[in-house]
Amino acid sequence: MLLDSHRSSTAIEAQLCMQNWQHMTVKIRQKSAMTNRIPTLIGQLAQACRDATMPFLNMPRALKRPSSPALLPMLLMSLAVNVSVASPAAKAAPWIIDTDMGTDDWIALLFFARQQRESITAITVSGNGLSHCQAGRDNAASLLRLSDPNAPMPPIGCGSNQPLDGFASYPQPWRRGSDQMMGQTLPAPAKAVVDADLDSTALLALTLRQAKEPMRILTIGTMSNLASVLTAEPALKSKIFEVVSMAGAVDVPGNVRVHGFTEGNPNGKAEWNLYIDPVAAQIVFSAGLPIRLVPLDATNKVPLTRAFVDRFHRETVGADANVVSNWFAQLLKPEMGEYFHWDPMAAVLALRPELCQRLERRNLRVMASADPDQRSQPFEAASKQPVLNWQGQPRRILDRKAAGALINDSRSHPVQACLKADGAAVEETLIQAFTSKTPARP
Ligand SMILES: [Ca+2]
Repeated sequence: MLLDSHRSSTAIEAQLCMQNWQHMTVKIRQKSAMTNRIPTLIGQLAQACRDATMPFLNMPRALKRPSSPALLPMLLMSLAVNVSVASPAAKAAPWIIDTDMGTDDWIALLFFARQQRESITAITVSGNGLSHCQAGRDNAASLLRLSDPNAPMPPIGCGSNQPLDGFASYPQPWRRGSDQMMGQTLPAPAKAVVDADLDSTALLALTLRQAKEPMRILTIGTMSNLASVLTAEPALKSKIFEVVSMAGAVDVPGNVRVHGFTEGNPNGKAEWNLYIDPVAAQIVFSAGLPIRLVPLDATNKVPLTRAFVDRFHRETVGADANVVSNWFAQLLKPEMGEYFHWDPMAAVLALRPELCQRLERRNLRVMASADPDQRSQPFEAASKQPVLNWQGQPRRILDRKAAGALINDSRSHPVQACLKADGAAVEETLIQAFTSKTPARP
């Protein structure tokens, strides 16, 4: 009754929603003497559920506007019955992982594979981010083989090595390090993946087109692949249930000024994923999709610490956990600079939205205009960029000071931005995912 219209596609949401409800029900019982407050508390309950599950969960009208405290036991019982049908035995909701295959992407991917390997329907690599596309594709295939050599391999696509427009790129040493996985030796990529040589945009479009139910997309790199699909085939928007993105800086400064690499960059507002391809991000943000952001506001609060790395090393098992442990140890070295749980946090929050402690609806626009000065070379100029942009026009130098920044604009489509997450619970989730020897199977 409660979740009937989206039952199969909301199994995870229902489970998470239930956790919220159970938590808040305990609070209500503790306050049972305050009967006059129960309607308010039920309202909070419903809000918590809606916040955790995004706009597509069909909440019954009675829950949205609770009319009587007597409804509470009935509603909870009804929810419990329906959730027991939808989870936990139900098939996990399908995901597409769109990644630029940097260090934190590798960890996020291995985490996701540990948690829900069967739900990874496709991986689309964007070649304009940290890794180049073919290296990123091969590395993704290698990581999945390492994680579980017997599990079916999802199709993995290779995206464009250029942004739709502009000249931004990561520093070349970072790109080389990403291609080479920081020197880590891994199993060879599955031959079938390499031979298939799929294009990320085509794979993303095909996966959405063939989807029997709207899909979830986790973007942990630039948004170039998704923007290209939305532009070429706007109708596929209806096949997207939710986009969860590690992207943007909402109320905090950007992160593209990095000591020793890019400290002269005049752009103090953009986060890397939006900085590299602002035009793509602007297309995605303005498409009217249900987007749940995990921006720097949330990730800045959870740096990688020695205590966490030591605990991860001590408590986790398996070849994939050992590799992650090695990377964590390297990332702690002073010369690596500050490191935060960027993409792994987005992956955790994708599967456990209830760990977000401050989810705000914001109308945000991505800055992607051309720089008034088109004559001189841009910062981080990549001389190998093609002369023409994605529309066949001369490639533009984008606003040096603000391209990729997020600004509040009431005319823009709203997104849900997680501005603060439970960092301890995120770290605990990361560790717990790797504590069994073999990846969890349904
Ligand atoms: Ca990434």
